Amino acid sequence: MPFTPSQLDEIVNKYKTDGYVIIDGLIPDNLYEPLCVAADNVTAKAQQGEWDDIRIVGKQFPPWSQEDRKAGVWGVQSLMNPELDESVFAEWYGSDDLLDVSAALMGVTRNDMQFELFNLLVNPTERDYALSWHRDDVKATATAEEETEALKIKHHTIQWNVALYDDECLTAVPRSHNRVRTSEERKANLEGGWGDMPGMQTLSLKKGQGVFYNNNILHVGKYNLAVKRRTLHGCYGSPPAGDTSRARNLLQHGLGYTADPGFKAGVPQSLWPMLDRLNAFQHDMEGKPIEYSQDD
Ligand SMILES: O=C(O)CCC(=O)C(=O)O
Ligand SMILES: [Fe+2]
Repeated sequence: MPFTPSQLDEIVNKYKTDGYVIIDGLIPDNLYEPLCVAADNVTAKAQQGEWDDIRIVGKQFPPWSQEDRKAGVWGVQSLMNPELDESVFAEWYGSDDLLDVSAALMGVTRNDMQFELFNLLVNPTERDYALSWHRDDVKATATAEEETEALKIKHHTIQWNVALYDDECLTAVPRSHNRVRTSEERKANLEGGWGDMPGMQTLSLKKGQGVFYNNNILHVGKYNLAVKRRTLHGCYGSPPAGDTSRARNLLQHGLGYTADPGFKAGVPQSLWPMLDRLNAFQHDMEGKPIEYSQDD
């Protein structure tokens, strides 16, 4: 159901104040079961070694090395890659409510949006795993001055987790997206800590709910092997013309498959302008070295 302008205002205000907002009903009823089936299919491929674009237990940020994969899998990358042959993912990535909320949160219209990443977060099966407290796009080693500068930058993106099953894996410190870390937070960020933090809140999702969050809010993921997790995790961008700052966050994830002309024909038309924008951007970046947001 479309969001009213006043609902969108409320959502945007909460997101700006707290650094995140939880929203109900982002999965149309007719897509819920097909998404669950597709999520299980791609998870099985990742776990059985039939899909290599995965997040491997023991390492938080890309690149992941296949040599480590026996430790288990905590994420399946590139859900819309045609090689996975699960078109429902692109169908939902191009769905109206998701696009409308995302555009509002970035403060742009749908015409300004860029096609970006779409992955799946899953429970590991070999052992429990936890990331450490972090911001996605500020290095743990940043000084207070560097952190202040980094947090001022407009990132032209919106990131979300939408849960197919109840999910309590993501914990964040509300309102930490626009202030420097406390010494306790900095220490955990630097030393791999994932324990309790003053003011933290588990961003619990019921199935079908989504959390949209500033990926520089201080957050941590904790994964229990006994609790089934299939959480849709992705982002859109809205970089102004000529702005290449999204490269650092995006290109490390390998979006080359989107440039294949056959790819466009297989995704909903609602995504075509967004896809053209991404491909023009990838074309401009060709031959330039890939930067990573994080060193570890
Ligand atoms: O598991 C999650 O929900 C969060 C993952 C995360 O923080 C990350 O990929 O940087
Ligand atoms: Fe993160």
